[in-house]
Amino acid sequence: MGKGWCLFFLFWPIAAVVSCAMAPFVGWSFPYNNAQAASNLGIRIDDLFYIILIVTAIVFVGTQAVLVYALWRGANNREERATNIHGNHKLELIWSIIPGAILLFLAIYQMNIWADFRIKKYYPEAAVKDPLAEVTARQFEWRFRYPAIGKKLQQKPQPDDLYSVNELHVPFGKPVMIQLRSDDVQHSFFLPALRIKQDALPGLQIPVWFEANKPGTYDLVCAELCGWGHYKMKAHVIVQPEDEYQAYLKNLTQKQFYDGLGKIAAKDTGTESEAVEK
Ligand SMILES: [Cu+2]
Repeated sequence: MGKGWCLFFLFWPIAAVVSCAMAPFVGWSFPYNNAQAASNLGIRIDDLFYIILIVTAIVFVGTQAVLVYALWRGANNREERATNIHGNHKLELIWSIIPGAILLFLAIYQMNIWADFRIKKYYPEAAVKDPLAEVTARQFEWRFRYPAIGKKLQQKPQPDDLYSVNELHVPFGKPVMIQLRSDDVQHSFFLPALRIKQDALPGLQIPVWFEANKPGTYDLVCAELCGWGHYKMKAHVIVQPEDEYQAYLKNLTQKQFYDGLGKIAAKDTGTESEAVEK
């Protein structure tokens, strides 16, 4: 192989490393121009990402350097014969144990974050006791069901539940939990700014918790290609102070139960209604 090829194979790893190093500064890295995660758990997940990136970068640069060195040496000295290392136990042990140890380190290192994120036992207690809303993904929208002000979310829809579509309001600075469902196919509840992602599956109700650490309007998108209208499933999560959140619920109540006569219709809260959701 000629020296031209050596340079060709040298160019690509260098281009890869340079573009990776540039990524955070030109907005190719984390979503929203590399903005910091809008949840504390998200910040920990980003840290994990960087650790894995550093490990893989070291391995990548190392293996590419060896490759280019071998090519360069071969191009300069065509008489030298390659050594046959097939069946070399020592080498095989080395290249099994080192990657194994790295993977084991990563597996153990990320366990706490995984547990806090996914295992219900470790969810914040207040959030589990009083779920914020039920989120139902359907072709092709997100439906939210909140309990009436001052009440707790029930498993079955209640006559005084509040509904909204494609706009989830969340109080800021406290952990909240939603109950995630899907009506039809598989969808995925994805909040890129908060680094929250959970598949929604028909027949399952999956609890998801998060704590937004800055107020704002964030994208809620479906991360599962769920059908022709998948692209329409872009909704928003509005993170706001507790009083604004309560005002929103009040407003929603008024809109939903307005009887057309300037009064808020009396609500029969004693009975369950199966028909409410339709
Ligand atoms: Cu979807």
